Amino acid sequence: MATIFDKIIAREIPADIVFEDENVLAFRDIHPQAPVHVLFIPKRAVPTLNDLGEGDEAVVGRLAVAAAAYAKREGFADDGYRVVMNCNRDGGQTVFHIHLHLLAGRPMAWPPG
Ligand code: DGP
Repeated sequence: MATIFDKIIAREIPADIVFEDENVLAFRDIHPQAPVHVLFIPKRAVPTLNDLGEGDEAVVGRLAVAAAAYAKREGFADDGYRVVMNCNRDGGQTVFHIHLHLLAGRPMAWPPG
């Protein structure tokens, strides 16, 4: 089922896009939870982490590699950052197209809420 993120990929709705390559799109979260809050999504729609299987390792791997490259490029990699992927109800997932949250620009608390 198509989600709002498919519409962002197709440029049917606007987003503040900060990175794009053949497989990955990254854009600023509409409800930022930190001074830096960017979502890294695969262009291939996968609803949840539960829908990944053998052979899909690169789908998530590319998101992590793109997020780390972005952190280095933007100069906060050494200070640090957090990446989060929410899955289903208890994980707090609201958009069913897998995405990696990159949060930075302030110290993060642990445990998360
Ligand atoms: P999650 O709860 O992990 O499914 O996170 C979904 C995130 O997506 C949430 O932090 C808000 C963000 N979001 C939802 N709709 C839009 C949108 O239309 N544009 C942008 N930029 N972000 C969105």
